[in-house]
Amino acid sequence: MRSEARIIDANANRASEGLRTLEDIARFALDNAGLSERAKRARHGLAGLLDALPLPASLRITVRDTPGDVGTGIRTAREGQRIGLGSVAAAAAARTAQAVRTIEETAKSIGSVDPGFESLRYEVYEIERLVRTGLIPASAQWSLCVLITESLSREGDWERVARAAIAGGADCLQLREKSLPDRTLLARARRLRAIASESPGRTDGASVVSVIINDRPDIALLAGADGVHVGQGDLSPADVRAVAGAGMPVGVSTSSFEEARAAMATGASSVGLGPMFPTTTKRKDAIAGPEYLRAFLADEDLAVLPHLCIGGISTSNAGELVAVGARGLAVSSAVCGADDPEEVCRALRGIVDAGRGA
Ligand code: TZP
Ligand code: MG
Repeated sequence: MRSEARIIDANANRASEGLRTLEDIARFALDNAGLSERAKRARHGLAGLLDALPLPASLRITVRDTPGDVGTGIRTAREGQRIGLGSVAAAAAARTAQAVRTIEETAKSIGSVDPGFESLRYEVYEIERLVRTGLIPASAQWSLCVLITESLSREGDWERVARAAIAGGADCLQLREKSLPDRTLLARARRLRAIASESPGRTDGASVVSVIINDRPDIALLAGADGVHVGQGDLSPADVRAVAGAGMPVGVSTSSFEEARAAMATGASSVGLGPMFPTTTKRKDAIAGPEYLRAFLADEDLAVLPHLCIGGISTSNAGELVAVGARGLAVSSAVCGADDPEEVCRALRGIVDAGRGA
């Protein structure tokens, strides 16, 4: 019984430390009283489950031997590499769930089977999801973003492309014009905003189609857009928000794992991942490819960050990205230059939705 009591004691402490960490992030970083309370209830629930074990509570304390614990000095490489509080929350939740599982299994060896431990683990996973997504500033995971550029549109008719994209299921339109005079750009952004807001998909007075402005927080603010998208050489997310407001969603283009981690650490709401395939729309020296998407999704910190794969995506290669796990695609020439942009969007949206089980 002594060994079982030591294992249960160590893991009880581990689990309640992890839950306390989640509780405090919800309380002090998210200012979310309900979520903080939920983590607290889970912590108290754990105490109740421990009390119900066929193990005197006093035994847990009397067997505790921290100086004699051979594991206290062991450190892993990841412990020194947290990207902000999201990473801290992920580590706390993982520690908690593992500890609860260890208690659950050890308790079986002393004749106790309590389904409450399993329910508690599921509750920890849900609290983790809510804390980690809450920490990403103003994030949204779009399924299909169409980059609207006049020069790529048939007969320059960008309005036709925008309307068709919405009709075909795009949930985000990014205005990407690199050389329009500022007044023309602002008028265009306002027009695009109006087109998106008039879209038949409107619910509760809010447009379901987001409008994002490439590069320009000032234009986004003036046009009432829903976000800004910046590249590696553009303003940082903090600078964008200093101009356009603290709540402004900011997407950041990335081509490597390091750029994605830096984008997340500096407050990106979402990231572009690309180029996935060869493209003539933007000059790029190297193709990041689906391998980059795979590496991004395999990283437990990055995987929760909303993303849009970009670069050379068409109806013939989108399935490959969705098979790797892509949750969102951004497309320019394959839609702007299409005879029937609505049909292309419908097909792309269908591919993404099928992958997301929608
Ligand atoms: N960033 C990386 S690739 C790219 C951008 C803006 C171009 C995407 O356009 P297309 O035409 O879908 O390849
Ligand atoms: Mg840019």
